[in-house]
Amino acid sequence: MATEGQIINCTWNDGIFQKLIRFGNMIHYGMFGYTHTIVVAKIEGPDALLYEATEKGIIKSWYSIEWINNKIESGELAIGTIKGMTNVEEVCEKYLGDPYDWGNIIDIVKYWFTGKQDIDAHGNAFICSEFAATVIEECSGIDLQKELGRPRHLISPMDLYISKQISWEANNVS
Ligand SMILES: [Ca+2]
Repeated sequence: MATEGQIINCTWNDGIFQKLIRFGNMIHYGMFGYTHTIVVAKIEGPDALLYEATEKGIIKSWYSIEWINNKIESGELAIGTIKGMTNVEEVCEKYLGDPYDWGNIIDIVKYWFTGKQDIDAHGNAFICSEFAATVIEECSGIDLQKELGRPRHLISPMDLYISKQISWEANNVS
C-alpha cells in the first residue's frame, strides 16, 4: 500500500556510499537494513508522487503503486506510516531543487564513530533521511529529534525504521 504522507525505506546497495551505510547499519543496528528514504507526497490513480534527496538534490518523480508494492513484497522496500500527515506535497515542493548534503554524510559517520553531534546542519542542503524527518515534523508536528536523541541532520534511514512514531510494513529484512 502507498498513501499520501507515508515514507519508503530502501535497501539499495549499488554505490560505495550505500555499502558504507550498510556497514555502519550492521555495526550500530545489527542489520544491513536501509540505505535510502523517500517521501510519498500524493497518490493519483495508479501512481504515487515521490520526493527524495538524491545526489542531484531534492527531486520529485512518479512511480506506479504496483511497482512499489512488488518491491515491498520482495523486501527491497519498507513502507512507514506516520499519524496526522497533512499538506505533504505543498511542504515537499518548498524544498524541490535544494542541494544534496555531502557534508552530512561525513557528520553521520563521525557521529557513529565518535559520538560527537555536529550542530551545523548545512543550511538548506539535505540527505534523504534528514529531508524525510523535516517533512514529517512540518506535516505532522512529530519531533523525531526528541525521540531519537539527535538533531534532524544526524537521523539515518535506520533511525526512522526504529522510531516508535512510525509504523512499518516490511518483509525479509536482513
Ligand atoms: Ca543537512
